[in-house]
Amino acid sequence: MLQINKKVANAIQNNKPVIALESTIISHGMPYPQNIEVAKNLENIALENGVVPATICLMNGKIKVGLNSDELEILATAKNVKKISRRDIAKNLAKKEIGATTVAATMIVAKLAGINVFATGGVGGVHRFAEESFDISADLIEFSQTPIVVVSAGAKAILDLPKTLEFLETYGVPVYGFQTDKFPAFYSAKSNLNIERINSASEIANIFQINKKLGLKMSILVANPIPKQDEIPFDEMEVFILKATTEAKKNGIIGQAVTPFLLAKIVELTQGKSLKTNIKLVENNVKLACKIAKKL
Ligand code: PSU
Ligand code: MN
Repeated sequence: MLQINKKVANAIQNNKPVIALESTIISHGMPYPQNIEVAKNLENIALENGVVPATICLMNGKIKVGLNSDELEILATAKNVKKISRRDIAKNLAKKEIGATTVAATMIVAKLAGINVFATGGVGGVHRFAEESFDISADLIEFSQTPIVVVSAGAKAILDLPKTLEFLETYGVPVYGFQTDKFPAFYSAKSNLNIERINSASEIANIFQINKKLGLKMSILVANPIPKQDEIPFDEMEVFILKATTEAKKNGIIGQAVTPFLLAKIVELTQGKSLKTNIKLVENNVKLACKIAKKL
């Protein structure tokens, strides 16, 4: 079922650096046409840095690792693309539907393919009001059981960040701030939450290798702050996030639909500014993922 394209397969076999990229960010995380531009640009950034990109999705009953431009276009435009997390993979393959992989599903596929490093935007987490809704992203559980280095800009600021960090601690998932002591808040370079700091890509690679030797199966979550000049400050963002979460509640948005709804609402409320920020932070994460992949 695993269909790894030639370039990616060659790189993996010859121990050359490869990074995985997810596809939900294309299909459900950003509007067209920015989503397709981003998908292509992220791959180019990896190539410029001497790393082979492997964007991952499900199509025609196959797990695709490394996509061509037609396949990227389908993900960016088709209306029937499903959002696929761990529980959805098998059914999606069985029904031969088009599936975009979330952080959780992309990690599973990366592991199957032999890719160690994965770059995304912001990972899923514990949603605000989770004490009522029980909405906690399957991404968090995946981190506890699939050994991949995941490079993110922290968890998305639409989430309850303190609860997200507590959950990660409970599940034994290390979170390292890249050259920062504060947990980044997606659109903003930092929140007021403390995390452990790591200063170099080689340290991250080394820790990953030690976990592997010990047979410890969790991921390493790298929280890479958006560059200061590209951020929207935390307090400024909070106003829009509160509006968006209130609106989601009012409209009875639940389950898989919550995250795409909130991201789209915030793009609308910030008149596109949050989208620009979202794009910058993913690019920044791809660059760091490339450095780590090379060290590994
Ligand atoms: N990061 C982004 N945009 C996104 C996502 C992450 O910048 O659209 C997606 C990822 O695929 C992540 C998913 O796994 O949102 C989390 O969704 P949920 O909260 O339903 O688990
Ligand atoms: Mn959810």
